[in-house]
Amino acid sequence: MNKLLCPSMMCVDYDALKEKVIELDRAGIDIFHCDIMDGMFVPNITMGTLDVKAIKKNTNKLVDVHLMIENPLNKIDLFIDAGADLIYVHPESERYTIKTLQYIINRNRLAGIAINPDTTVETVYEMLNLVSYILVMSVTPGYAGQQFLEFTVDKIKKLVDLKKQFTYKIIVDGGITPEKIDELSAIGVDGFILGTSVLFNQTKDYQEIIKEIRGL
Ligand code: S6P
Ligand code: MG
Repeated sequence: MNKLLCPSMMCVDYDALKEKVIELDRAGIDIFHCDIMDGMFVPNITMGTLDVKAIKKNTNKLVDVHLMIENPLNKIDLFIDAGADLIYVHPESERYTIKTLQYIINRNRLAGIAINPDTTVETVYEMLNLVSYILVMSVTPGYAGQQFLEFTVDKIKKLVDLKKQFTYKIIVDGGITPEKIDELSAIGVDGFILGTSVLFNQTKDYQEIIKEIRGL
């Protein structure tokens, strides 16, 4: 199965953003992953609409936004206007997540949910037939460079099992190493967010790394 490889753009060298987007595109990645943080839902503040716009301008590949912000519904238009193709919202970030998912779908974009290590499959069950993607957080959101939380594998397995009934793809986000890609691909995970543990700050170039990951 072809894995969906999604570079975490907050880990890129921002001095050379345009060149890096082109390089990643040529290396054969699938979806540019943009972590949007508001300093409220998570303590950190990272990318925003201007970053999404700059990335989208230099690629024809899909661009996602992982919204780690409070009450995302009234910010969806901003990110669609900036060029987001796939929008992940956290069910923990607002009261009526289904309304937001429906809004994204009505605006002809791909809807996704991102679920925290603390959130169970049961909590999001009613959303599963609406979403095209599920982003399973294998770290507490907020920062790159964290350790993969092993207990999240049980939830990943449950969601893989439920794929028989639904049509979503599963992407895992946080602390992804080559070993984890190997292990989780084998159990049916569709894709991975590539951050500091596999793609960025490495001695090899993107092309070589992506080729190696495809071979796992
Ligand atoms: C974390 C965020 C992630 C990170 C990614 C970085 O809140 O949602 O997308 O950017 O986890 O990768 P790594 O390999 O450094 O954890
Ligand atoms: Mg993310």
